[in-house]
Amino acid sequence: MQQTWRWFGPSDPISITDIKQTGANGVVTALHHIPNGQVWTKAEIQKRQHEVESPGGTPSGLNWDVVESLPVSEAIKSKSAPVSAHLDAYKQSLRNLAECGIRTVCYNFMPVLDWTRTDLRHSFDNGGYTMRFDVVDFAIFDCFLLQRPGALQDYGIETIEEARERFATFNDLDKTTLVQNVIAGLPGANDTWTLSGILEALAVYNGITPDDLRQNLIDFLAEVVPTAEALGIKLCCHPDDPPFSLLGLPRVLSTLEDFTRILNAVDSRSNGVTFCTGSLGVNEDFDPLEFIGQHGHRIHFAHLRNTTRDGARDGAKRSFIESEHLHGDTGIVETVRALLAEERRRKAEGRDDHSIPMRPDHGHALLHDRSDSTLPGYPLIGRLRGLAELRGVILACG
Ligand code: DNO
Repeated sequence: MQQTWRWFGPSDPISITDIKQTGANGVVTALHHIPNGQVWTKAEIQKRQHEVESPGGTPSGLNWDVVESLPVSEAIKSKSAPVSAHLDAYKQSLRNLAECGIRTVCYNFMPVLDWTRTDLRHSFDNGGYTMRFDVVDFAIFDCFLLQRPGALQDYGIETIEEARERFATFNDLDKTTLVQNVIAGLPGANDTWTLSGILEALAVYNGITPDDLRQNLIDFLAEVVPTAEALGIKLCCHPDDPPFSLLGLPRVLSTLEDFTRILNAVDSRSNGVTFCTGSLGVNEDFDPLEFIGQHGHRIHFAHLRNTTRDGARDGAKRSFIESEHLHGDTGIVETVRALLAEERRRKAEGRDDHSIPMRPDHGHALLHDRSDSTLPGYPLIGRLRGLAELRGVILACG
């Protein structure tokens, strides 16, 4: 397995030379500054490649191996104008990436939201902290802070009552913090999102059912996969995080069945999976071995991370905490073992993509991470610990 590290570009407080010291041998990055729907030009891609390959003019020995993410615009997800211009731009970006030698491209198809948590600093007794999603806190955000029309109907009576009681104890700081925590996962979170801006973005999806969204995803893939195939690019879709509907939005990549439908609808190796154990694992029906057994040959990228379900639940909505990489509801050791078996199978078949890039996804904030200004989930020491533990598992199971 190729051990990669996510880098957010020159503004990331963790440098390429720091990444070298983690022992990672590949870099995952994106052109975060280019607005969704616009072309990634060759010049911009090459500039970023240069920043990865020779920071300060010294060769790093690292390459930009995986794109995370080439974002799919809201126009494409909701199939509204200017969808065809955005599809053309997506295909042009794929051509430019392939010409620069980059052929693994991750994306997601979650409307409006990307990942969502209610607490970015849930503390442990050891002084470290992690991210957590709490169903009741999310109901508070949705029903009483955002005041989304129809929100109350999306939760059970018990959740609403608990949310009302808890909200009555909230001071202004609690309210602002909860809003900021949820907003942190919105795409381009550094731009200013307001509550009314979120309501406007949600309104675009009024009347778009899960079946409609699934069809929009299939139409997107039918359009871009032939281009990707011709270029030798492997697209890999990231699962919904968390794997259930939020804010009344449809979600279509939460379960094994969801992936099966999408992979079968556009049956090409270029239509693949980002296997994120942390996202899929929140669902108690998730079985990593079953997933790898069915779709292992289409897994082009792995995010190895663990979660533990805790606290309140409401239908499919589950509270969960991001636990240590090796300890949680998902058996990471057996998952790694199955991914290594998949790699051997590919090698025997003569596939040149037998090495699956993985990265330690997220990490706890530990030691001096707590005072560093890294992005939520992306501290240096916590991820370094995760990578070191996973590297041990890879070596032991290999
Ligand atoms: C969060 C990440 C996601 C992921 C995108 C992929 O930490 O796993 O933001 O990069 O959903 O498109």
